[in-house]
Amino acid sequence: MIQRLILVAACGLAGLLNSAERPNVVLIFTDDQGMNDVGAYGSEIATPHIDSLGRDGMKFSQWYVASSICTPSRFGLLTGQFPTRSRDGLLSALMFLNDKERGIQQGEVTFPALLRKGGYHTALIGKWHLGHGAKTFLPTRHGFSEFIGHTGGCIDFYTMRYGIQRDWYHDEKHVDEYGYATDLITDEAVKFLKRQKKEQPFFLYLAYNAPHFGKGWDPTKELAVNIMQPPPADLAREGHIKDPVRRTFAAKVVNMDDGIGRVLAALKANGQERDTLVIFMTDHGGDYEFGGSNKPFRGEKATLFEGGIRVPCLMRWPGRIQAGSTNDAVLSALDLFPTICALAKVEVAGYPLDGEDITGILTGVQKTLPVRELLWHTGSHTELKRGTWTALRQGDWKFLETSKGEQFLFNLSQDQHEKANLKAQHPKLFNDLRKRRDALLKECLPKKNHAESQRQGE
Ligand SMILES: [Ca+2]
Repeated sequence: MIQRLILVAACGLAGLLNSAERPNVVLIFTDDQGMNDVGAYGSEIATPHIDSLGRDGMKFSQWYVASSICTPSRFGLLTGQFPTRSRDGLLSALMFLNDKERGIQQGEVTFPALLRKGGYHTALIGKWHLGHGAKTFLPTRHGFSEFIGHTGGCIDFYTMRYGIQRDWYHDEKHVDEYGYATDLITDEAVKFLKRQKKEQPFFLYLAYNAPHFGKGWDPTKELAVNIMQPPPADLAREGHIKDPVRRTFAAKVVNMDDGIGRVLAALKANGQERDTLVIFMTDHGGDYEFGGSNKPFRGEKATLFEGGIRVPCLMRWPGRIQAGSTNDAVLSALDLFPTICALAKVEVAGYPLDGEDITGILTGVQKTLPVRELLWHTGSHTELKRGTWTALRQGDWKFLETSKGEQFLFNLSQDQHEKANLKAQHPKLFNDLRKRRDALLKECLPKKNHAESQRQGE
């Protein structure tokens, strides 16, 4: 009881603490950008502003996302849970035109919702992709005080529509805006940062749709179609790249990198740089069909080879994260929920989380975590000709089953590019991991959250 009283008192005080004691957080989350699409990770595409976060902070070599597909990756990021726990079974992409009944549910708690309760000002600028039918799916109902952006998987970068359907919001209202989506998102982020006051810490989820393809409209076929839409000036800058698809993709990346540079400059100009943890990561691996690349890793978006789920991740927090540091531990986007809440002094006990608090990794007092298990399960998607994949990482080992039923065992400490299938050499381990995969798929199902359990007296 005493502990509980202290906790309640601490929560009450939380709102009074200033941003110097609790950091602001800017989470830059980009779309379909692979390991070979960031300069700091060896790409031929120059991304000096993104790279600066690693130079002035920490670079991660084994940072995973919750899924290799947009919607479940974002579900895992915000709820801190394996997407298999999603109540609406969000294991594949929510399609804008015909998937209006499903999305993130009211009882599924996001960390921005806890931050907001704890006194943070929270905003999503950019892509949501966790539901677009009923208003109850909107980000304003899931922890964000402000929302400027779109709810579908992608938009026409010039009209802010999905094909010809409206999908650009200011909070819960549709708004007509024109320009270039990446630049608009950057402009809004800069304005948001300028509006913030020192007395209240903030969380900005800056979810660029770039470098993902856009969704235009073909009037002759009367169909929404995938289009790249690189800004012409940036396309000219990337003229040295021979492959035309890669060139259009690169143009979108450098345009976005410029925008990230403007966001970082705004933080500095507003005197927020030292008090702000900036995280850069991508939602999953690149898609070769649209110019992305995950080389030298195997696989891509919607697969569960490393190229689908291991992503670039850089974090900067001056004075707390050592500049130019690196970390090779097995970490996950699922870890951000408990970590950011710990930094924000917001209690998470009782929430069903699958990640770890990695504050010690960021501050350098800890180099690694105990052996951990990470589970992935992508849903099938007939429209996109995608089947179900599953994978389990346990320590250095990874079990993988493709949509065609091919099964693999990899030792990632010796073979991070997944060239050697060791299932015949290690039959017992292979079977143990396969059984463990089966058990976890049965175990990692929807759970009640803290408030729901309390209401029911559990
Ligand atoms: Ca994506």
